[in-house]
Amino acid sequence: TDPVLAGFTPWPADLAQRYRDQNCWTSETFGDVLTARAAAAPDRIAVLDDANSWTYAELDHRSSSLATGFARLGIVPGDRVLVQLPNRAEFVEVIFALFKLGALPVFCLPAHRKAELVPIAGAAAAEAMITCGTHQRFDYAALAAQVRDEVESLRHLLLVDCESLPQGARHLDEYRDTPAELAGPSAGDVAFLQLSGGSTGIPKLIARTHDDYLYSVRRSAEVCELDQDTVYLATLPVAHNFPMSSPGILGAIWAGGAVAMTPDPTPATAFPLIEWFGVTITGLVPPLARLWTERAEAGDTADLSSLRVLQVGGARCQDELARRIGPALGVTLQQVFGMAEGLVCYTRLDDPIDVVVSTQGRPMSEHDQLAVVDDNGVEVAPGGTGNLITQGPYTIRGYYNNPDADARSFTAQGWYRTGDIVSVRPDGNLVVAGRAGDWVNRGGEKVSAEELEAHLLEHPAVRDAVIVGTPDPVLGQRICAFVQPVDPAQRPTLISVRSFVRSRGVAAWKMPDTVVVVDEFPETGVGKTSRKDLRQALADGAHGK
Ligand code: J2J
Repeated sequence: TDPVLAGFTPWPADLAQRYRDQNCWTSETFGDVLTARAAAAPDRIAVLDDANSWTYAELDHRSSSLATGFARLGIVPGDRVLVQLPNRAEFVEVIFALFKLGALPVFCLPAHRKAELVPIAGAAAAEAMITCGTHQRFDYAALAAQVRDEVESLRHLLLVDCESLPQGARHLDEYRDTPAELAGPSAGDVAFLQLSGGSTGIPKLIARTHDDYLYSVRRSAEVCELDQDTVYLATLPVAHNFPMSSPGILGAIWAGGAVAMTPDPTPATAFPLIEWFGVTITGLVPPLARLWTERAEAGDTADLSSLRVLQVGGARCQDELARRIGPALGVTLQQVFGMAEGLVCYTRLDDPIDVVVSTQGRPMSEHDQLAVVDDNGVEVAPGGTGNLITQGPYTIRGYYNNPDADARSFTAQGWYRTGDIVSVRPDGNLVVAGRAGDWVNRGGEKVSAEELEAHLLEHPAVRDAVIVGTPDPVLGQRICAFVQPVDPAQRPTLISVRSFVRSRGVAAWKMPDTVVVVDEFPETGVGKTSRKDLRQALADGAHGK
């Protein structure tokens, strides 16, 4: 079919044919889906936030109108457009406008700062950026202007809801044209670029096609039993793969239901919105699930009776917490183990309680292929613990334009090395035991050890630094920085390290939680010490082994 995008790694032809024959890939685009839903039920509510309520007809029209305006601005199919927006209705119209035009949103998080955005914009060679004015007392327009000034390809800055426009920026509202006929993408084309958790150096960008992503959204909507009466609340930052597609906002639209947005995930904000919008399903990371559970156990007065399913994923949910969630919130718990690269596992809504509480579920598709292998790539005995590798109809075959990362993260046969250590129970459900990769999973937010170490090495008082994850009862893992000082008499403090990293324009979730000053790092065996071994040795020491 089409040449999708230079730098995109396609599926081998035989597999692609198989996925078409198996009706995984149906040749529909996201624009097609929205237009079909709008034709079938124009007056049903599609999107809700605290300021807006749009029907399917309105969402379809608004996104076509913006797509036409973007084309007038000079954005062409295949162009990359950074989107950094909080959870609000405009996110949905903007991404559907880009889908319809065939331009590629690059999903940035509101927590990203210059140190993340500049490399992302560079790796994507983005032509435009869409963001907002001030949100939660942070000036996104000013940040975007700084990014634009440093990234050569970035020519257009479009702002949602911004009172004082930076120089050269335009209001999104200037691009609401009368919808015109657009050629639009094909289903085999790349729909967007997603970010991999814990990238170092050159960001690892994940290119997903309409065909493959729509399949994952459709299967997710089926597994999660969504329908027209679904009201999905986007509680996590909506640019994340989980609230986007598992089943997320796209699953809700696939099913003809409604997408609701909460600007922040705390019970104080989200509980009243659940009651107000009649939310039926939402997804959380474990620390938030704990917060919600504790709030409900403490007798919060909001009426959460519309909420039927609470999904928890992004990091391992402790069995103890998992057991409390259902009774406290009056919901069915669903564990979700997924990754932006593809594979998503779910516990099913009718699974026995032991499965729901103690496992991370099983693949959503019968066409997902999984293997658990040892460090030499040899499959372990059934039930054994090892590295999870996978291929399937919605798992990428390579990162976008990044052969070095591909060499590490994909087998010679093109299977994705998830970096997760798992076992598969006889009933087919997975249990996630940990990670082999060098990142810390801080309550679902991933932090690359190497990336943070590189920042710390710039600190004038730091000679060397090693980042490890240490156990934390709420977050699962916290970020511990072992630092060797330049001068033993001048030991860097936690405050100075944090404010230093912050001043380098790094997302707040990456700040170290603990700093341990050490005079020497341990020797980890014969020969050259690898950073990986060093991290392991320090982590083992910190865990008290
Ligand atoms: C343990 N580790 C988990 C879980 C993800 C749905 C849900 C989550 C993500 C996501 C996603 C875990 N228990 N339940 O994209 O569509 C860790 C694993 C995994 C990595 C992927 C989705 N759920 N993880 O979290 O790309 O280590 O996607 O490889 O952000 O999170 O991170 P990310």
